[in-house]
Amino acid sequence: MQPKYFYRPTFAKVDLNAIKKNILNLKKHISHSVEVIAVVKANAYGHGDLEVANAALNAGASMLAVATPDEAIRLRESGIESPILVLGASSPSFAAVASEKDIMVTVFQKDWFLHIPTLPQKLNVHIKIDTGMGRLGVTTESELSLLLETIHQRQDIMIDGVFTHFATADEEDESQFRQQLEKFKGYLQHFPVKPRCIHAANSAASIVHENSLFDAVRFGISMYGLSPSPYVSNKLPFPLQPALSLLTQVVHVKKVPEGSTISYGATYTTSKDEWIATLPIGYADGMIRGLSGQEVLIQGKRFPIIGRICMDQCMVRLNGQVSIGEPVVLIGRQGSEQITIEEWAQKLQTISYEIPCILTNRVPRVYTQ
Ligand code: PMH
Repeated sequence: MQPKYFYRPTFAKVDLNAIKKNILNLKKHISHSVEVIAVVKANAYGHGDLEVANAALNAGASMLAVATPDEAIRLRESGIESPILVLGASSPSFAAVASEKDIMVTVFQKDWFLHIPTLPQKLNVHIKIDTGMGRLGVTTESELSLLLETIHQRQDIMIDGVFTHFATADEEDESQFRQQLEKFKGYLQHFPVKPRCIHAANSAASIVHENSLFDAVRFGISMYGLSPSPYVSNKLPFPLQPALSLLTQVVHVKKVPEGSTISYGATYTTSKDEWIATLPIGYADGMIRGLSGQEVLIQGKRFPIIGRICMDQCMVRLNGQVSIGEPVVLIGRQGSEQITIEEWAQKLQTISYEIPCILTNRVPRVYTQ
């Protein structure tokens, strides 16, 4: 949703065309018969769930996946009619609502069904198999048999899919990946009837492991134009287009004399007369304090954030005066320079997934097609 108003010039620009291109390129890379499930959990990795969901469906994704029942309800109630799967654990109390709203849930415990009454409408479920992620899913073949028996006794439950999740698909060492894949294939033998949709691959697997595609892939991080890992970055069969930029403008500029201190704790002292710009973005926007020292782009050049990042603002050392209102790129491209989400992730010693997710609601998302 475009923000109703914003008077502060800080915003995240989300290029929906980039999202579409990433899906179209993936579709060209994988076989035509393999469906794309667009993973739009966590507000589409911070990019905006409704807008990304619609862009992904327009680009040919056939299903959406979210983490929680509430995320699924939000999409459905906003008018999205495509299949939606909740990947995380749903409480039994959600079953009736899920069937009424035609939302699919992930199941992996036979006792889950003890807690749900007979449903007036069919509930479609996907069975989760834990082949080595150690998070959710059936962990033995006998557990799976009991779960299948329980489901087959119910007229109101339909098995639409079965899936697993890889822990190491983005790593060079394929041993765990291969073990998980073989285990998953073993579990599939226990299904008397093949479910409509068997799926296992995340972005990494769908890009580098064509033996893991089955009926559908769950495309998350790379739909947003980001590589799952440095290893996958070096093996990309098509370029990924990052969808998110983070932009602001200079709101104050001053020349300060040598020996002046900047920001809380007075941790930065100017070593000569210096031009300092103030930017209206801070840790309450997701620009957390670990980003002190990170560079930003102004007039196509890199300048460092100095001193501590405040809640709503931070300061940058310039090499001369710039105008108030001068555009600043925190993430994205300006001229021939680029600051990537991967660069922030490296600075914060984390993974690229975390970066768009930590941008808070205070940062308006503005969409371009
Ligand atoms: N399927 C499941 C079950 C997931 O949890 C995720 C991502 C995806 C697919 C998409 O993976 P991708 O973004 O690598 O393509 N889940 C998470 C997670 O729980 N933490 O980081 C990513």
